[in-house]
Amino acid sequence: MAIDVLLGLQWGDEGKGKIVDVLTKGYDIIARFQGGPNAGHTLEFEGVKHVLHTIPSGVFHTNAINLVGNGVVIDPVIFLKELETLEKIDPTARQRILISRRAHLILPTHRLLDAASEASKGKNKIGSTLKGIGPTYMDKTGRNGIRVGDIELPYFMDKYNQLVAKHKQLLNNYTFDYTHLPQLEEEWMNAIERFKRLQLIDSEHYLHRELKAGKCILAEGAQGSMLDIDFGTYPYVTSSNTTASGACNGLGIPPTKIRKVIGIFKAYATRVGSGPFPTELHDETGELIRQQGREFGSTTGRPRRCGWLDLPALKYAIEINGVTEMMMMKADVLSIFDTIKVATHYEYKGEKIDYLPYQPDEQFLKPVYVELPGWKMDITKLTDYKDAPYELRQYVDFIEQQTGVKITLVSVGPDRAQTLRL
Ligand code: 2SA
Ligand code: MG
Repeated sequence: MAIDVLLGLQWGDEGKGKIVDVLTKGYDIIARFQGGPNAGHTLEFEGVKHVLHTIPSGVFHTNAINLVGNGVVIDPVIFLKELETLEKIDPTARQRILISRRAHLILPTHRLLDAASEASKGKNKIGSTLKGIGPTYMDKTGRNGIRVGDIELPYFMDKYNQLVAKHKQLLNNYTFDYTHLPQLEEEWMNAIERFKRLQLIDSEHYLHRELKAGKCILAEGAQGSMLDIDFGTYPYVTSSNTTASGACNGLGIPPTKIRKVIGIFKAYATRVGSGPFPTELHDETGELIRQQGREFGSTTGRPRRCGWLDLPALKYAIEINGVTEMMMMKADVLSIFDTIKVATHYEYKGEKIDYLPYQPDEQFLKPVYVELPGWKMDITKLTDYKDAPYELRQYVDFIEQQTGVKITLVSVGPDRAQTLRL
């Protein structure tokens, strides 16, 4: 019996989906605890790439149940599209998917409000995925939201109409054109009818029952720690707690039951959307990383901003999450470089500091780098870490020594099989 939490330590896209898929054999339940269809969790096996948005990344294994927790926000239209794609691969997939009644629903008007809000911000826009995430969480904390369990209640339509009327008033304030809303609503209502037939449950009871029965649970995070609503680079963040405590809120599990916190990070750094990114490279090295790492949003297709590994930011994420072990992803992407830079400090208002300050904006702060030798060889076919080039092992050792946390796995390619245990 145990709960482990797996989450991203950077700005998302660390490779959480791949690792959840690799680890699923060791768990009975994979449970998503926050975020929604803004996420793009990519995993690859047998030469085929799969992208998941709301459904947990354990769904390709028949041994595990996949739970969409209460902390998640669900767009039923996107959810069903995702499920139908999965059922083409495995017609039994839906039998292994459970959904919390306490999860909130993304309405068509939430998506419109997301777009209207972003448009009104001009160059200060968050760079949201336009999936309605922010407005849905706003209604949740504003106590106006509609939850999955509401669709089973007789007064569901009243609740829906009341909330939509409120949203229309807001949209009018933005002078936002929503003439296509009826089409969106029709599609959404059709999806709700089908959504009702899925396994909607009181997931907190379920999880506690399963825990008592000795089952192992892996809590799957989305986005990354630097996008956390409290600890990320606010306001350029997502609207949920992406850090370890989010697993408690988003599933109803007590912190005392958590065994491991597995932190996933990329051997370099990326960010999609606006906001501070201290080690961002605006030159051809950044472009090389983007091409080599195929760094494009897996939900929106947007090019991701790329840069070197940022240790002060990583150490911050490790502290907030209480990370007990780390896994380093996409090491193969750095194989082309003669030397690899890592930021160990920042120059901040004339001082050299080793922590992430309140306002990590480019105008106040410059990263201080060390340069480590690259390995300059193809590592994608390695099967044993013992055969890894000296320089790669030196890179791993350096990060462990700087952070004080063990790295237990290094990923050398997108496929399940391209995974080295340390
Ligand atoms: P939102 O849509 O309100 O959550 O956006 C707020 C910020 O959070 C960022 N965000 C993400 N960052 C990285 N990856 C995400 N998922 C997709 C992916 C993103 C994509 O896997 O590539 O396809 O563009 C994700 N989701 C949200 C977002 O960029 C905003 O900065
Ligand atoms: Mg992603």
